[in-house]
Amino acid sequence: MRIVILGGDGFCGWPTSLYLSRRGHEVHILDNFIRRRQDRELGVESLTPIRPLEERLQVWQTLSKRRIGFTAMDIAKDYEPFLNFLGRWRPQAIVHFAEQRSAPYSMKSPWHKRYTVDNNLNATHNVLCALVECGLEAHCHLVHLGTMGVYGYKTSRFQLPEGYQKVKLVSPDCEESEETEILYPADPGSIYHLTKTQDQLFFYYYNKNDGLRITDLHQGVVWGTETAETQLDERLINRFDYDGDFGTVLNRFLMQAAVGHPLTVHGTGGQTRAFIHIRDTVRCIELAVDHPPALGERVRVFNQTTETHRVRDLARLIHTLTDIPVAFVDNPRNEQAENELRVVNQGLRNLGLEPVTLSAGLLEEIRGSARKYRDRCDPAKILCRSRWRRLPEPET
Ligand code: NAD
Ligand code: USQ
Repeated sequence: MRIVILGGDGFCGWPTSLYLSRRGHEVHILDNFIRRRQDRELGVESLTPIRPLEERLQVWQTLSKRRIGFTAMDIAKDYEPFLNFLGRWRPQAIVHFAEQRSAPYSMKSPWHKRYTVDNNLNATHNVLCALVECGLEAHCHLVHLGTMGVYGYKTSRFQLPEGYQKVKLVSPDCEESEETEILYPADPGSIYHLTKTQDQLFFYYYNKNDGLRITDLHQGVVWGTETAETQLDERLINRFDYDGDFGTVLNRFLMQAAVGHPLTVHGTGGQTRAFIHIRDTVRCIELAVDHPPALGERVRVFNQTTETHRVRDLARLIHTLTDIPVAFVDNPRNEQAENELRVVNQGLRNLGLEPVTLSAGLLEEIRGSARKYRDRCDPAKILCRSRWRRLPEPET
């Protein structure tokens, strides 16, 4: 299959590009390298020494004898070049990772809020609009990386369904009712998550109006760094974000354990979140690409997550394995202190996903990249300083 990877230089996009290339697909990456520039803006580097994309691609070609193409492009801004590329290349699948994906980064300042909205919404809309303009509605399947965060984290007696909620509509006089299914009510917890809830409406509309074939993968927090392909050569290594803006919770704890920094649990650590290992991310994307929705089918949604955990339980587990103390720090976010979370994730399991579990994979990660590259960590970049709400002005 000819597959375009939007955002193929990023944390999830790079290992996915390699994985799909190794399985015989013709892969072409589009990326504008904004993520590498964000590192420079924040004065931080990936814990792992990632190589320039050109070098990565060269090494991959030498090792695998397979070529991955690349074009530098801003999907949110370069509409005409993107359109021309799609018209020429006519991919059978597009995997869309090309969004600003950090919740703390999206809350840093008004500029960061506006950038995240402009980038994410325009990137997604440009992809949809261009697919229709090129007449690729039936030919090309769009696989989008969404987030479990679109559902919000309110405790419920019920499991979170895969995208759609059965509801009963009641007439204004309450005399009659009918059953239907709607997108699960969106409840974003940051500007970043808000953009993902808006993406869902773009997908709904373009599927309804133009018959686009779309799979939206509601992914949980990704942990781990390497896949079988990125481990083939150090020059193929994946990025490892540990800083307070882009580092995600479990990878941050792994890095903190490696450098001997107390594990930064926000608030009580009662937040329950959904998790998935990076090796399962790439497998899930393959499964989604291999199983496009039928023509005329509504947007397909899978919850791309394998386990749920409470943040303080993760910290305690790593403490038990490493002896690094747990620190309960003020929560810079505006989020529920404690929540339960139960998730339906049968869709991808039914297609063949066999997950890497925390109990099986955690020790390997503790001994892995975080420890090997701990000397590259800048301790000044560990704490999360992006606040969801302004601190009250001191009384004068
Ligand atoms: P990342 O920031 O490492 O990668 C995103 C890539 O997209 C980067 O290489 C960046 O340069 C590129 N990009 C961004 N905007 C672009 C634009 N306008 N044009 C071209 N390229 C652009 O992020 P990631 O961790 O790989 O996440 C990828 C996707 O998966 C995101 O959409 C994110 O919301 C989703 N996701 C990630 C996680 C996670 O834990 N990392 C969890 C759930 C969902
Ligand atoms: N947290 C800590 N300590 C830390 C860092 C985070 O306690 O040092 C807490 C946060 O307060 C939050 C939870 O851990 O309650 C998860 O935070 P996170 O930074 O790991 O994840 P999040 O901001 O939700 O975002 C990440 C990815 C995003 C993706 C999302 C999936 O950056 O792209 O969409 O995970 S989900 O969480 O399911 O929405």
